[in-house]
Amino acid sequence: MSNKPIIFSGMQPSSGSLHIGNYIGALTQWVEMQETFDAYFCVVNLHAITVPQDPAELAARTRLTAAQYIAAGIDPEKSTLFVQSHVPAHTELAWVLNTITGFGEAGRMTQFKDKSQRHGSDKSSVGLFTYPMLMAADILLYQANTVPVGEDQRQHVELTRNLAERFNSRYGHTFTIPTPQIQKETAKIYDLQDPESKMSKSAASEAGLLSILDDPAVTTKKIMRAVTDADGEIRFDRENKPGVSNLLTIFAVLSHRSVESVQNEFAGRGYGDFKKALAEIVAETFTPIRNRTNELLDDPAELDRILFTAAERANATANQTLNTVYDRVGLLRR
Ligand code: ATP
Ligand code: LTN
Repeated sequence: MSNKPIIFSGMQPSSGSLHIGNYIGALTQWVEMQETFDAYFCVVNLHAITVPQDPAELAARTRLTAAQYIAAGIDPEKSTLFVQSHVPAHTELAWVLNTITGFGEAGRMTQFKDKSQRHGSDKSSVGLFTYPMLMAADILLYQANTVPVGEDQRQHVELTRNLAERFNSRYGHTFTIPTPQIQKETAKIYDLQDPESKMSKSAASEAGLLSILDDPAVTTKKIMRAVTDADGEIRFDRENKPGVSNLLTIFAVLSHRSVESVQNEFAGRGYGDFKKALAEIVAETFTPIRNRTNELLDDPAELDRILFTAAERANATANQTLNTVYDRVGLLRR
């Protein structure tokens, strides 16, 4: 048992590759945090099925997501990187939390409102409605102190805090109250073709996405075609030059330099030069991650072994919390 503070975060296996926004906005921070926290990173495949998924694709993407995290620096010896469906306590605690959540309270979740409005109420599953309580279970089972997430998940972490406080006051102290750690706005990456919108795996077109698993030739092409502007100056100005500013952010973050120093280096030079240099840096960053991901995927037995080992650790911690919950509520244990 370590006495480091605990972090928990989750990622949905909903895409064929992570993009540079996920990498800069989330993953690099998780890699840093695993040094000072007792870290749990969960591939939340149960959350993924709240919207329709192709079964073969879901299974493949679950392994692929885990492999990319390991390839990018999540160390399975330091962090517990596991698959949600390997730990039954998540669904078991979610059920108990459902019973202490108000119907109206769950109905106020903006992610549910947005998604159900988009798909229509008949096409929205009850699973989509109960998604936040499953997320609360994820966090509370491990007694997490800190939950690193994007701004869009703040409301779900707030609900988690409310449910934990409600349970504690009704049944006696059981859960640590978690604090959200919201990712910095400066780490936000925008679509290369539409630099006013956040880069997102659900974007309409692939052309604006820099994916970790893309071939370097594809990455270079996407960068060379990235939308800029007509004034030809390499200068950070989010409002008037969103395209160039986005490329400058990516360049600075990946080369561990300030935006100013990159700006100075390219002062008076053309966009073409700048983009070529950026494409090289992106390739240098992504090539080892892509190679390592492919190696891990080439040996699925070894990848499964890593995930099963982590799941054993996760099950041990999660079952401890679940047993306490069952005792407190008066549910007979297995
Ligand atoms: P979707 O399009 O399905 O919403 P996404 O690409 O936005 O997916 P998520 O799975 O929602 O990605 O997010 C995973 C993590 O990556 C979150 O912590 C989120 O804050 C971060 N992230 C996602 N997109 C960006 C971005 N463009 N810039 C910075 N961070 C991002
Ligand atoms: N809902 C989150 C993923 C997620 C999560 C979690 C994040 C599921 N369970 C627990 C933090 C903690 C998302 O869509 N990004």
